[in-house]
Amino acid sequence: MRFLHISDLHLGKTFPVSRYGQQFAHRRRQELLDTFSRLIDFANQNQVDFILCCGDFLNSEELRVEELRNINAMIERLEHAVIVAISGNHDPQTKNSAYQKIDWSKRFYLAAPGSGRVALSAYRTIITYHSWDQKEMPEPIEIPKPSTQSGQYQILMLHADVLTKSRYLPLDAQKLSGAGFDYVALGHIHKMQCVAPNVYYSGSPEPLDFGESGEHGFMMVDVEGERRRVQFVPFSQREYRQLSVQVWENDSEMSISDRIASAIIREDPHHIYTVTLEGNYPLGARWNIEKIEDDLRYKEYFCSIEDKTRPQYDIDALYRENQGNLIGDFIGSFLRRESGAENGEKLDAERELEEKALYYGLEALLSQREPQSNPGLDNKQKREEG
Ligand SMILES: [Mn+2]
Repeated sequence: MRFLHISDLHLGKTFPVSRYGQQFAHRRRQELLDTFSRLIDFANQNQVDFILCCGDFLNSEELRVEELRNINAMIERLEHAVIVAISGNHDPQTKNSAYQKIDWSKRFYLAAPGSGRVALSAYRTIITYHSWDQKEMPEPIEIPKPSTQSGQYQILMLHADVLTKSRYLPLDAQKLSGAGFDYVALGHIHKMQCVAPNVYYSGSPEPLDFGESGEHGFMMVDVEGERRRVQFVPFSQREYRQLSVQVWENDSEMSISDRIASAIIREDPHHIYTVTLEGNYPLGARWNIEKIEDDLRYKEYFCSIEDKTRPQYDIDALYRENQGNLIGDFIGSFLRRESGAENGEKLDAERELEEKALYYGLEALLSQREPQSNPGLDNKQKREEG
């Protein structure tokens, strides 16, 4: 017998226009549906007997009937396999649940809320599960036990958090591993991982946010007598990747955009990038990062820029030059804070925040200051205007 373990498809998820741009946000939403459609094809072409979906199949209760019908039509294309699904924190079976809006295919079995069992007798398999009916489950539940029927392949399906003590059904991976099941199929964490012997997160078939780098796909499990084979099948259309790009004071928004585009082309323009900008920007002339992102999107490169550039100036020299004026006082207040930190063990995050405050403040003050290079000309102009 062969089954797939999938989770966290989040079908119907909308991507923020502010980070993806209108067109790509729309396209990415469609890609989640396309990947589910490809998954149905995969099941048809690879002798899959059943598919376990461990929660967050739908992204929310807000899906429209039309979209649900479209998803249901994909399920109807299954020639042999059935889907056994539990609900998770994004698609709990509440009275407003999207699952209530249409009649689902006979090939889609949605487990009722709470703990229960379903037997797939053709495959001598018994599935024990817990399905959600609320958006949070801050307390652990008693781990269900396998059925006592002998000679059965025993599966446990849960939407739970075994990595942190979160509000999403925190459970202990070792306890799950020792609960007597042949395979424990988990959902909720989007990154594929084996968290204890026989306990797996399949991860989401598509990465859903900029933090979700690495390969995404699902688990495929083959069971023949005593032989077991568990493998990860990479399946996502795109990956989120990281890039670092260096900039210099004489760069323009256009030259930076070009350099990022070249870096993305070298890596693979099909993927989505978090680009960290490093280096210095010219005093008083910070680049407009959103404009650079827009420009890249227009050229069909998708990235979110993390601006780690710093202004090009020497704080100590500026302090010396501005003794007794507002700029000097402002820098002085930061230098005093720095040396006055009593235990000297200032947190990195705190230091970084103060440094940012100093740079932003200076940026504002310096942009108000009259240019010093030719003050005479500038003053004269001012008088004339006045
Ligand atoms: Mn979840």
